[in-house]
Amino acid sequence: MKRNLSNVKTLVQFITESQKNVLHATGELSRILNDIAIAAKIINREVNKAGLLDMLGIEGGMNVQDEEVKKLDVFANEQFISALSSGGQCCVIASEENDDIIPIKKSDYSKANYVVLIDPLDGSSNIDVNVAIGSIFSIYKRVTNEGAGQVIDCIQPGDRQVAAGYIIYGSSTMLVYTTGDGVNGFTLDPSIGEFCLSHPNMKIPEDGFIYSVNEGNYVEFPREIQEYIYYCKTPDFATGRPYSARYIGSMVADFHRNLIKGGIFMYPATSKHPLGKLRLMYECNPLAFLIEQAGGKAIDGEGRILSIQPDSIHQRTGIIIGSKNMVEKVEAFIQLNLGKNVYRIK
Ligand code: P6P
Repeated sequence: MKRNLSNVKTLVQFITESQKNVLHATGELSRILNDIAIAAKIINREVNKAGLLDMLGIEGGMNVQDEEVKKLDVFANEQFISALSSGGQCCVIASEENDDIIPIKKSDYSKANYVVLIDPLDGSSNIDVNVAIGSIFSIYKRVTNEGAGQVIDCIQPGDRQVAAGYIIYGSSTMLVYTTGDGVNGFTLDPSIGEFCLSHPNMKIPEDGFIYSVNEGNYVEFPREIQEYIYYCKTPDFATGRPYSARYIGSMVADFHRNLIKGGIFMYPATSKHPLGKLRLMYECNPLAFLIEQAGGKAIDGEGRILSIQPDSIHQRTGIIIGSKNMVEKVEAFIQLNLGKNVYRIK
């Protein structure tokens, strides 16, 4: 199908136009977003042929092209770090793949005003079984004055994000992001090598009929989550129950489906993961920023995800995120259980 390019808006065009609406915009954030998109295209190319290039295996060894075999998440991490380092706008990067922060050692990093936190390839255990995976990014303004970025630049509350988004490598590859003025989705058109605006001004339905949780952990869940799951399963014509259970095991994929169709995703703290499993800074905060911009809600079981004051870059949290009315239903179950002895239905 020949695409009529006259009615296509590429990500580059959209970012440029959006920048014009921002007073005193310098183009630095635009450059970062474009750098992320470039890294995503390179990663997408490898994700799509991982099985052919022995990239499913563990790191190390050589492939048929006599190239060093890298796990895809290591490869993805390197692409983001390389693109963002050469861009010159970042003073520091924090990544799920790196224990410590990555200060960007540029002679002109005093001009680098931004901080990027990334989960370079979330759900990477699903690569071997051809399930959709994703990259997640979160962008802040630095809080230190100059020089290489520091940890304090990387542990700001989610409310201080200036941009956030994800790339989903699925049946098609999409980049979805916000700069605080709504959420927009772009689909990669391989025929022109560009992300093209396909989902303008995305809003999550206030109600949904899909719940997404790993029920294998049911006995470990807090009482209110067990009660909400039971509520989801209980037939009730008026409220469209029982809901459908969908759990992909790749947060970006579950999140993206819910953003489009409506629904709720839950990964609460459990006795195995008393602080939750998912990472606050580069999984939950960026997705919480997106969902609130799209009209949804994101809580950790006590309050807003975006209000959490972080202690460390790899901090974990419980998360309940999705359609506004569904999250508020969970909050109602939490209120009902406040002060009760916490016990679990075996
Ligand atoms: P579990 C993938 O490892 C991940 O970080 C998320 O993408 C996903 O939602 C979750 O963990 C799956 O965890 O414990 O259900 O396998």
